[in-house]
Amino acid sequence: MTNNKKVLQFVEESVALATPANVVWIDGSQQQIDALRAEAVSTGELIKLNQELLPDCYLHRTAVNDVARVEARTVICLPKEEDAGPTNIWKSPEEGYKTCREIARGKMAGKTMYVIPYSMGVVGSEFSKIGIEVTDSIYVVLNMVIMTRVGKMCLDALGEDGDFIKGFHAKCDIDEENRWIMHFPQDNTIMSVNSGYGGNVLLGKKCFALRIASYLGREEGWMAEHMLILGVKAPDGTKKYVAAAFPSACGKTNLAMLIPPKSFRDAGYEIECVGDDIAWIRVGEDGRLWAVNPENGFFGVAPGTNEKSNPNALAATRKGTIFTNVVQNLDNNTVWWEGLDKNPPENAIDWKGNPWNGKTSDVKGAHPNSRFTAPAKNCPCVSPEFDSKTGVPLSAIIFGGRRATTTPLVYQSRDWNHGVFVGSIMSSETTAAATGAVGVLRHDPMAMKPFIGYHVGDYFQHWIDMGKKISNPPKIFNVNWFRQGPNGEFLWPGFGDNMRVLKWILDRCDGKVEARETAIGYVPYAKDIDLTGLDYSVDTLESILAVDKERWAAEAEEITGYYTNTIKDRIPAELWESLETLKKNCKA
Ligand code: SAT
Ligand code: MN
Repeated sequence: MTNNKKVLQFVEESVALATPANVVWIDGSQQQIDALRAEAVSTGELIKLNQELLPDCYLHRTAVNDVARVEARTVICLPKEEDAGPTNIWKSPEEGYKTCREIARGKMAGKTMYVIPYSMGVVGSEFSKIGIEVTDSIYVVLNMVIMTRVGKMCLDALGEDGDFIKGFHAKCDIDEENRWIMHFPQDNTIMSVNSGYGGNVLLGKKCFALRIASYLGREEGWMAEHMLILGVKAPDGTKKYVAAAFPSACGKTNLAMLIPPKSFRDAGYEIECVGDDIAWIRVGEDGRLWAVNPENGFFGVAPGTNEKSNPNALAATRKGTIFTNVVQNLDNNTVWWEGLDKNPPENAIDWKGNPWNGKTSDVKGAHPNSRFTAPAKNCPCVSPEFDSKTGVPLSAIIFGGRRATTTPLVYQSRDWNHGVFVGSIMSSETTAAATGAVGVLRHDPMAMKPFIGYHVGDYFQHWIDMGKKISNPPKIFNVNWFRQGPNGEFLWPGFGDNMRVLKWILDRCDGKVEARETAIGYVPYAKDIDLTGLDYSVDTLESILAVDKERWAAEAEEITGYYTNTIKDRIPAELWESLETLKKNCKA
């Protein structure tokens, strides 16, 4: 399929290491995809679902010990430990290669190795980058076909000499103790062994499009961020674009596909989804930031997705989708998950593959991190700019975590550098997207803690440096949809009603609305959040817009500890300045 010597050499080396019985090149043709689906069904790797109700949809169950990203086994391999920084697990490249190679040696014996040429971004765009993933998993091939742009055109784009990101994946024995996801940023190489879970094995996604790409972005002067991208179409037909960073499983997919409340729809507002997870961002000739979504599909969290919370995502999963670790309803051979509806199937199989009765069982049927892999084109509100080679210009960047207290519903930073500070101090309660405890508050700067391919302090510096290159920067905001009352109840309705906050954000970008200056930045006057059609008390709104200086003083102390003891050196001076200002403001 190619004369590119580097590609051929990478495939040869992978064959020499893993010694597969066959090598199959993925050309992206429907015929090949159909044959692979049929083969995976014949071995039980995939279950074919009801083709009338869910055409071209399949179900997969991972091993029970392999259901989420494993941050403790995700490694950045750079020569110096200090360059990987405090947010990453580090190994030297020599040790990283040695460890992965010893584990993978001979592990594809008797199996087929698939070679997947894929592009992150539209082939031919200035943004796009080509990857080659070799894998022994048909599940990985079929997911990559949905999540990226796969096929011969990627090899053609490389030509005889082009460079690419090398990804080696071998399932090996799905042994947790020998599971590794290693990144070699200096070599544009990723090695993943002993896992079959999406976030660890779809190497185009977090491994390439965030960890390796963030490293490349710093070298080449652009940014790779854990951000959704959405367009807001206003009643006058104008469109504005926003990128928003939230940690995994905190509602990026829901915000990206939001359906505005009725009063907004009636007025003519619409949301268009450009992406739900990753943004690659460059400075345009006009001095604005331009963003593309390098992916081609959605790898979304299934539980909680329903007709109310996200009808667009649900619609996207009705064809050509691979479901992972959800419930199989045996009555009609469809799928179910907690929060889909109030009618769990009685005659079903749970995510572990055991018989399950949703009416009587006291265990969950779907894993909390169960997923759908759906083509972006299926989404009813996918943006007409989805395939744009230049991307979309950003009016605003939004950061947001899951915080029961302290952080108000929304606030705006004073300027770019203060916005970088606001991103750097993000904390969020952990979710099921990674292994480990759920609900624990942790620092997650820019929602990138698990995804920065180098030192977090250098990453902050890169943000500061980018600011100097943007003559017309987006405004930077922070939101918190997750404020809780004394009984743990959520104080903001969220979902479609987040449109009310988006509207304020865009009004601020347009200079249409005043704001209250507080210790942390600009906060809305309650009257400026449009509550039309919502049964919601202004007092509650006031309470979640309030900035409690005592709490923020304590927060500032905590951040000082984080900066000083965790990140240590390499914090840009601009961020220390913002921290000092915050402390001063809290005392005033
Ligand atoms: O599992 S993934 O890393 O692909 C999704 C996520 O955790 O954000
Ligand atoms: Mn994500």
